[in-house]
Amino acid sequence: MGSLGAIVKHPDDLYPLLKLKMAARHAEKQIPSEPHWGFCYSMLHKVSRSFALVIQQLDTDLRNAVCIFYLVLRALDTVEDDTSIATEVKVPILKAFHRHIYDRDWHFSCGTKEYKVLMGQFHLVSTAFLELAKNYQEAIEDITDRMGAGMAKFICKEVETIDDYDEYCHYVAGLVGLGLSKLFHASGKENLAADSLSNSMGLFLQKTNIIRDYLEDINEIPKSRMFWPRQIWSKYVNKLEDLKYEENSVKAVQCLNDMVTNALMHAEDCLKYMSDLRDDSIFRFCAIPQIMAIGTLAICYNNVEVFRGVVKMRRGLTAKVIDRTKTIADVYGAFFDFASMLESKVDKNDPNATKTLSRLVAIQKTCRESGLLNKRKSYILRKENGYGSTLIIILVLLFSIMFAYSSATRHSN
Ligand code: IN0
Repeated sequence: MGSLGAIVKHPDDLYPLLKLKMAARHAEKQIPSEPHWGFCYSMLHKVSRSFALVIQQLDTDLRNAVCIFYLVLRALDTVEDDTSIATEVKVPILKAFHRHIYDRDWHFSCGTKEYKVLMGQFHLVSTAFLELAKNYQEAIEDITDRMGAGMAKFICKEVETIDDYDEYCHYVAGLVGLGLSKLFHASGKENLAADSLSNSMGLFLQKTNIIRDYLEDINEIPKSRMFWPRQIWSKYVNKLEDLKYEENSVKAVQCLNDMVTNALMHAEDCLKYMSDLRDDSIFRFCAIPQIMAIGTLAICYNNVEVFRGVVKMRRGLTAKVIDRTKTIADVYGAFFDFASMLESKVDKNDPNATKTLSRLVAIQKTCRESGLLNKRKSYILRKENGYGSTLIIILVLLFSIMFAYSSATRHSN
């Protein structure tokens, strides 16, 4: 749907979308003037859509550390993803990456588009990294070291079992959670979270991405990327790519629902992690991606479109999440709403229906037991298509513009 069509269908989206646009403009204007910091922040805007905005929540020191952490990990990812690099070249780079970040002269060209620029100018990221406080540097180095080693381990290994899947996701995402918790602690604003909860924060996001990106990954040229564990998909098809063929739609959707059910296992840990945060800006920074993840799972569940094209939350709903996520009550509210939406989509003939429903009931129970469900504006399940105040505002604005225009032309004649 075009953006105008989306707005006509969801007039409520207009205000948060405009606010988001203004926030994006404001963020881009705030890009620092020093060349290395300028490069890092403009790169962040190029390689991420919402993350660059979400990071604006944080105070300068912590924001700089998170920005560099993000870019270092994106660079590591670029090396891992580049199928044109021979394994014997790639593995040593991944393993030594944590040392390269200290070396302004290190350079390795790979990747495409904006990632090629990131790799080509990596010395600017190193320069900025070297300006961070020592405790931030150490946290970033430690995680880069462990992640690089984990990625190297999986270069020649497929994701067979659910344990492999959890292990792979731990390296590429769970460790990001551990790293961020260390950075939050180093900022003096938070207690150090338990590793298992930090890990779940990353796993919940990464598993959602892996589910959503099935088609993009399987169609990757020159070689498919396969992250769905064989232990799950082999219950439904003989080969992972068979899921994309129309004749396998029923099995494909059952497999998808199995994957969503697996991801939902992390939701309660995520709620616990977020409820322990004390700093408002860190809280919002963490909560927004988590709400988008459960929202994406709700849209993907039982949806054959995952095997046909891109299934994403519409931009307006993302804008609403960014605008309306302020407190833990909002998070419980959103998790409750999306769990209810998922519940309404469960077909009792699905092979995992009972398991899925019990996970959803557990999530709803946690949200209810917080005692905060009534203290929120529910924004997801509220009737969204009422042409309420937003449309009136648009009409008033349109008439004012037309009136101003006609009186201006009248005066000039
Ligand atoms: C992230 C995470 C992230 C943000 C906030 C708190 C977190 C706590 C624990 C673990 C991860 C946390 O968020 C980003 C979000 C992102 O990049 N979104 C994309 C949109 C998309 O659809 O991919 C965007 O374009 O904005 C995230 O996905 N990851 C990430 C990476 C580094 C850091 Cl520092 C924080 C990646 C991953 C693999 C899921 C952890």
